Amino acid sequence: MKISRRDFSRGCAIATTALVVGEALPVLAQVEGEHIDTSSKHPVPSIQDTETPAQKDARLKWFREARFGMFIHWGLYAIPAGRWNGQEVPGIGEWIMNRASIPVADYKALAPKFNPTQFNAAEIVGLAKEAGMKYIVITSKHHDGFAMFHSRVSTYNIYDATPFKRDPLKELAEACRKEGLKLGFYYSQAQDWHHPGGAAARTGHWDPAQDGSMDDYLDQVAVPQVKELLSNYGPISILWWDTPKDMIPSRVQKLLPLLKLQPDIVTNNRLDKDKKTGDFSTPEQKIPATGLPGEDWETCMTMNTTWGYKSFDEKWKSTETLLRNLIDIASKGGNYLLNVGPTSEGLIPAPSVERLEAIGRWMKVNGEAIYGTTASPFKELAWGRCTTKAEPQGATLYLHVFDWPRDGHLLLPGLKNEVQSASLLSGGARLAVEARDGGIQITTPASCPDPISSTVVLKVKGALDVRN
Ligand code: JFZ
Repeated sequence: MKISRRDFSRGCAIATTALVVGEALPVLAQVEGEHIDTSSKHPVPSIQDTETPAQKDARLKWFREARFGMFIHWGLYAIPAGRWNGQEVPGIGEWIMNRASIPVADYKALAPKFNPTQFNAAEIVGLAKEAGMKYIVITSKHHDGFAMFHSRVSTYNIYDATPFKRDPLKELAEACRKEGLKLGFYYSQAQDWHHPGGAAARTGHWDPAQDGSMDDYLDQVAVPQVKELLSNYGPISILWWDTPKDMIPSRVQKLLPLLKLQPDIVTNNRLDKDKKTGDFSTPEQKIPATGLPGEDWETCMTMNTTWGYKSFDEKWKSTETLLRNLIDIASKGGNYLLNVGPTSEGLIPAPSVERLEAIGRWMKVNGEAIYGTTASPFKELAWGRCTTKAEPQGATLYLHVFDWPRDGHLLLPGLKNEVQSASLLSGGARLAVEARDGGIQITTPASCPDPISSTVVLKVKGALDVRN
C-alpha cells in the first residue's frame, strides 16, 4: 500500500495543530538548559508520527529489503585529499577544513580549482548496481557548506562556483532512475563551516566569518536548500541528516515539515539532537553485537579509514571483511551503507572499485540469501551466520558458512523444525540432513564452494522453532 497524498495532507493538518504545543518549548529550554523533552515522541510531528503502522511498513518496505547501499562522500575536500600546506592533516578527509582550522576564504579558494570532468554518473550507478547495491546516498552538502548541486540559495555550489558547471546530483538522479536504484541525499543541516551561523562541532568557530545566528542560517540556507533537494530531483528516497549539533526542537521544526515534499521518503535519526525523529538508527563504523531488535538500522562504514578521499589512506579492508560485514549485518536485520570517496577528478579509487566488483560477483550467486531476508533466529553459530525468509508453508534458512567444515558436518543446534531439503545455493547440489544433538546436522562436500562465504539453503516446515 502506498501512502497517498491525501493521507499525508491529513497528517499535516494534525501537524499544524500540534505545533502549538511545540511553541512553548523554547521557554522550557531557558529554564532547563537543553534537556527539553524526554517523552518518546518528538514534539514536532513528522510523517512518522502521523501515519498508521501499516503505512509506515509500506513506506519502509524497499529499505528493509534492500540491505546494501552505496554512500558517496564527495566535495571540495577531495582536492586537498588529506594534506594542507604540505602537512598530512589527521582525521577523516572531509573534516580537513575543521581539523586544520582553514580560514573560510582559503578553503573557498578550492572551488575555482574543482573541475571533476571524469565524473560519470552512469558509471558510478552501474558500479553500485553491479555490486548488488540497491540505493545510493550522496553528500549534497557536507559540513564544509559547499553544495554539490545547482543551488539558487547560495552561489557556494558546484554549478556557480566551479568551472565544472554541471549538477552531479541531477545526473545521478537520472542515472539512478534509469537503472532502478533509489537515491538519497546526505545533508549537513546543523554544521556549516561556510555560511555565517552554521554550527561547528569539535572546535567551535575558528574564523569570525563563521559567526552569526544559527536560526538565520537555518532559515536562509538549510531550509531553502533542503526544499530544493526535495523538489528538483524527482523522487528522493532517503534524507540522511547528520550531526544534529544544537538542533533543539524549535530548529527541528523548521526542517521536519519539508519532508511532506516527498511523502515516501525515509530518514535517519540524525535530524534532532535527541534522536527522536526519523525511521532508522545509524551505527557508524560498527555492527551492533546483537543488531538493534525492534528498530530499523543501517551501519555506515568506510572501506579504508576516511569518508572523503585522502590520497595516502591505504588501510583498505579486504573484500572478505566487507562481504562478511554485509552478511553479519543482514543476519542481524540491518542494512550496510558502504562508502566510496571519489577523487577531485570525480573517480572512485581503484581499490574501492575492485572490492565492489568482487562483492558483486558474490552477490550474483548469493544475493537471494541477502535481499529481503530477516534476522537469524540463532544466538550464535560457530561457523558463520544465518538469514531467513518466512514463507507460507514454512521458512527458508540461508546458512552463510564462513568456516567450511573440515569433517563434512555442519551442525545447526536447537533447530526443531522438520526439514524439507538442504542444498548448496551455488549449483543446487542436494545435501543429506539428520537429527543430531537436539538440532540437525547437514553433510557437506569436502571442497568449499567459496572461501569467503558459501551458502547452504535449508527449507523447513512450519513456523521457525529454535531453542537457543
Ligand atoms: C559524521 C560526519 O561528521 C562525518 O564526516 C561523516 O559524514 C559521517 C558519516 O558522519 O560523523 C559522525 C557522526 C556521528 C557519529 C560519529 C561520527 N556518532 O554518532 O558516533
